[in-house]
Amino acid sequence: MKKSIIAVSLGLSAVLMSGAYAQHGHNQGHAINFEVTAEKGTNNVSIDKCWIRLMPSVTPSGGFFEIKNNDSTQIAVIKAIETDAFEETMLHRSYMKDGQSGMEMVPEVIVKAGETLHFAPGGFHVMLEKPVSGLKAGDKIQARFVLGTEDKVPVTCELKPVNARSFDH
Ligand SMILES: [Cu+2]
Repeated sequence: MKKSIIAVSLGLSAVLMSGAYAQHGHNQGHAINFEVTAEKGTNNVSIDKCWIRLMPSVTPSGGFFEIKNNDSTQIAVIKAIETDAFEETMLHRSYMKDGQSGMEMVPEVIVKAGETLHFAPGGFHVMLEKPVSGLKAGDKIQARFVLGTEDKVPVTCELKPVNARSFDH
């Protein structure tokens, strides 16, 4: 999985990317039709309030944040998130289908020109697996958000306990 994330961040072909996420377990039986943009977008973004709901290491942890696209004319594209604190990271989206909730991997997330997108429980999130040992709630970790431009935006994310609902609560 790490390989496919690197492939995505290098902007390799959409064929590779769809292959990578077709193998992913969360979306079995759920048809995805996700167009990958050819645009690189802007690197003029601000990322705030990044937090991770730290789960026991056998369970994936969710990562959430707010991303503001400061460019009023171009989209911003998030391709991946990297951190040394977790071995695997994926962009995910929660959905409801036929009264059942599920989640699926997405190859990228687009922030419209001038808009702010909230990654939050129940919607877009980062799925983080295989934490390094010793992480605990209250710790801060460093992450890098990989954009369509291939720029990497460094962000500090706070680890929060399982019952956390948002950055502030
Ligand atoms: Cu997920």
